[in-house]
Amino acid sequence: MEYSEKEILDSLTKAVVAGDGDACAKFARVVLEMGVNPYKALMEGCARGMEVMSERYDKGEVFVPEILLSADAMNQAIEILKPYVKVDKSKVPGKVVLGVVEGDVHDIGKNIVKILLEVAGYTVIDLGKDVQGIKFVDTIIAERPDIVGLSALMTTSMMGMPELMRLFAQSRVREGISVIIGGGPVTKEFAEKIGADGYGTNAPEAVRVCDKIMHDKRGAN
Ligand code: B12
Repeated sequence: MEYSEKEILDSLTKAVVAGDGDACAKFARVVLEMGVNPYKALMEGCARGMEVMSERYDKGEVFVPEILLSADAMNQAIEILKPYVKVDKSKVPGKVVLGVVEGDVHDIGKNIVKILLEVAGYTVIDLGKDVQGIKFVDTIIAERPDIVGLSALMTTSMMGMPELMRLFAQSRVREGISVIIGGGPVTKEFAEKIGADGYGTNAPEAVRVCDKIMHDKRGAN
């Protein structure tokens, strides 16, 4: 059966939304067979599906179990697609330390950000969820990343972000790194207020923000 590119991407989105792992795997294979760009399939098929689920949750149309099913289903597509995504070697490689801030266990979005950054050519050190400030500091000292990405999905945990910024400054690790933040309650205004260097509302934006930071950084050298 022949599908257009749009049909394939839409089918992937629908399979993620339905939490149907078999369909996700099927359409991930169709992506490869039909020569659709696997990166595009991740961004516009898979990640889009999770965005739809978040919107539906906010409207009260779906509940947490369905979100978790969708995330599992999406992972089946990602496993098939990821090995085929061509990492853009022409781009300046950057290193990102990524984690969900302390008190917060929501990591589905952070995991998507991680995957898209990796396929975009970044080295990602993933500290996981509910990450204590000191762990960020120790990792920054040990790994000397270009960028630190902080994720928070709750207003309470988001309030830990300004504290983290102070901790980074006090620990003298702020210089030379760019801090970007994201997650449901995070806004551009909040990012500016706490002195973050960047902010993104979704995973593709996270990649764009990191690309800009790396571009400016190399341009300045
Ligand atoms: C799934 C879910 C859970 C799951 C999490 C499973 C997991 N492994 O992640 C479970 C069941 C564990 C859970 C628990 C709780 N949850 Co909950 N949860 C959700 C839910 C429904 C979906 C979140 C999600 O995965 N969305 C899909 C992903 C793809 O989207 P995303 O996370 O936003 O990520 C995208 C962007 O934000 C961005 N992004 C994310 N991180 C970063 C980082 C950077 C640097 C950048 C640039 C971008 C970026 O890119 C991502 C991909 O595009 C949300 C509702 C919602 N609409 O968000 C509530 C929600 C976040 N939870 C909420 C609450 C209150 C809780 C609990 C306290 C409930 C309770 N009473 O026990 C606990 C908290 C536990 C804790 N200490 O953390 C509230 C938070 C309210 C608030 N504003 O503070 C929400 C908003 C629901 C609500 N409306 O009340 N939850």
